[in-house]
Amino acid sequence: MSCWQGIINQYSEFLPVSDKTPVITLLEGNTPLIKAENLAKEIGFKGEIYLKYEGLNPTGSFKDRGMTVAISKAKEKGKEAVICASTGNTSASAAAYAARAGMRAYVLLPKGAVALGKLSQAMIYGAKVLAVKGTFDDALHIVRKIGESYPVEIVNSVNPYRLEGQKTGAYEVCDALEDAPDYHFIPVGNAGNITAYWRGYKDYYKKGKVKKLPKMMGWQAEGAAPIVKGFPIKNPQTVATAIKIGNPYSWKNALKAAQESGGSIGAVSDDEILFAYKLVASCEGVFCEPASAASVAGLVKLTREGFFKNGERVVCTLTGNGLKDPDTAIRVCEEPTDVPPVLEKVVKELGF
Ligand code: AN7
Repeated sequence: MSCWQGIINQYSEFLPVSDKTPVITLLEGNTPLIKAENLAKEIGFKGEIYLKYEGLNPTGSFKDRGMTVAISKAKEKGKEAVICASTGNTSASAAAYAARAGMRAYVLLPKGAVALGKLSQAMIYGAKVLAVKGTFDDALHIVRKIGESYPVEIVNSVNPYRLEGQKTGAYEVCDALEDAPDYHFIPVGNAGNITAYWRGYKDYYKKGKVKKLPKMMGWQAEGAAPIVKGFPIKNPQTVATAIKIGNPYSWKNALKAAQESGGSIGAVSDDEILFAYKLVASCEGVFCEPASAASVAGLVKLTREGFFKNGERVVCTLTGNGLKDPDTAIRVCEEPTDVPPVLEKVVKELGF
C-alpha cells in the first residue's frame, strides 16, 4: 500500500525491528507540522514557529510512537501482558496497542490526578485499571518492582523501545522542514521525550540528512520542576497533570540533551501554561492539553525576555490533544450564556 503505514514501517531502518517483528500499529505518526504565523505575530516572535501536533495520533498523544515499538517487541518476545504507571497518556496508549495485539494491559494511575478523557480511554480499551492513592512516582516504583518478579512487560519509558519509537517525531520534523530547526521546545515530565527527540535529531545528523542540530529547550511546570531545582519533588503540584512528576526516570538524559545541544531546561508557572494553552487554541485553532502548552509557554517567556535574535526557526511539540482534558478548558474559559429560544433575544445577545 502506498498510504502511510505507521512509524515502524516508515522508519524501520532506524528502529530495532526485523522481518520477524510482528508490527502492531494503529498507523501512528505522520502528524502535521503547523506553521503558526498568528501566534508569532501575537507574541512578537520575529522568526518561524511550527507546532508539531502530536494530539492527532491514534490515541491522542505522542506516546503512540513509542508504544507501537514497545508492544510490537513485547509481542515478538511472546509476552502476553504489559503494565505501566501513568499520568494518563501512557496508559491510554498502552491499553489501545495491547488490545490490538491481543494482550492484557494493567495500568496504575495516581488516584484523582488523571484527566478524564485519558481515564476513559484506558477503561474502554479494556485495561485493568488501578487508582493508586499516591503520586505517579509511587506508582512507577511499584510497576518496576512488579516487572522484576512477574511475567509482564513494562511499557513505561524505562522500556528502551519506547524512546526508540518516540525519536521518529524528530525525523518527521526534519523531513518536513528539510533540515533541523534552530530550537526545539518540548514539555518535560518523566523526561523521555526530550531524550528521544535529541536522539532522533542526532541520528539524522549522522546520516547526513540534516546539516545542523537544534538546541533542545525543555519545560517543566514550576510546581513539578525537579530537574530545574536539582532535587526530586515529593509532592509535585501543577494544573498540567500529564507532567506532574517529581522524580523523572530520564532525568540525566534530559540534562544531557539540553547540555549537548546548547539548550536548557526551564520552568513555567501554571498561569503561564494556561495563558499559552488558551493562546494557541484561540489564535491558531490548535487545541492541545495543558502539559503540551508548557512548550509554548516557554517560547512566550523567552520571547518576552528578548532571548531571540531575528529569523530563528522554532518547533514546539504539542504532545497531547486538548480533548483529553475538557474540564480544564471549560474551567479557564467564560461560561456559555443562557438564552431563551427566541430570535430577538439571541440576536441581541450576539451583539448584532
Ligand atoms: C501530554 O502518560 O508520563 O517527559 O504517564 O502526557 O516524555 O514524560 C506523560 C507525559 C508531556 C511528558 N506531554 O513527556 C504518562 C506520562 C504530555 C504527556 C509529557 C507527558 P515525558
